[in-house]
Amino acid sequence: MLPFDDAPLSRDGKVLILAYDHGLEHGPVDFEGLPGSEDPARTFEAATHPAVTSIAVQKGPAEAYYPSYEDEVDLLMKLNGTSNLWMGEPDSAVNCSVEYAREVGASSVGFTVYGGSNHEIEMVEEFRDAHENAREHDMPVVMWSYPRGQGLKNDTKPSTISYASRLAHELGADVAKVKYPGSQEAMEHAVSVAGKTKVVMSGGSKTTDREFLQSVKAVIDAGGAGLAVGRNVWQREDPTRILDALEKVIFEEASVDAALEYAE
Ligand code: FBP
Repeated sequence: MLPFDDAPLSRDGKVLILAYDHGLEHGPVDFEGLPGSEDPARTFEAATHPAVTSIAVQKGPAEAYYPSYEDEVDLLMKLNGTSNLWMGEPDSAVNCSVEYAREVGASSVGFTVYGGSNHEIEMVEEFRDAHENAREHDMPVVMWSYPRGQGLKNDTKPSTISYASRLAHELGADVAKVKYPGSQEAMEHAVSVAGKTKVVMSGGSKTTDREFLQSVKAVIDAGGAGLAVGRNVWQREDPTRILDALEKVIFEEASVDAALEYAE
């Protein structure tokens, strides 16, 4: 494991990764209803907010937009990803190497592993290559640890999420990005079984400010390191407002009410 607190990806040991790989993972449907959200520059701009510790994107947007933001934003390069057009058992193509991520300016890398998929074995072998290459350059590795596949229908059950965070720890990830298991207690368990691996929550589809901040607060109170969020930030008309509130909850451990009041 790397000394995480000094990594550019973290601030005081906490993390707020702004994820914007949805154009690949979900397709342009995620941009519907909010004209302009398809423009990567809009989310890179949001990532200049001081609450954001890193932006997570695929190679294409990184190559095209990161040069304009490299002084203000830390880059986490997502190394694999799949489109929603793929109808097979969960899998994810490796789209970028660690070496190329470094060339483009990434300080860390992200990798999806679908534990429980019929492709788990190959995915874990690909993760091993990425992880060991990243170690050669002291780059933190964030695992999108998403158990799913033929035999796993409910991928947010507490026992599944605890397995996801432990799996990330066993395989050497510095950060495990897991879905919210539904309660603070379940998150506490996921954090407790992850050893020194930091656990962060995956944002999920857009909800109200209060609902979203309550789940973030539960993660922080459970000992989680923060979150890696996409739609709950960039699908909002004004990403700055929710980022102001997230800064309060994650870095200052403020209450949801205090954070909402501050962001008004
Ligand atoms: P959200 O906060 O919008 O859920 O984004 C997190 C994320 O992991 C993205 O990085 C990724 O595009 C998406 O969720 C994948 O979600 P799923 O595989 O569950 O559709």
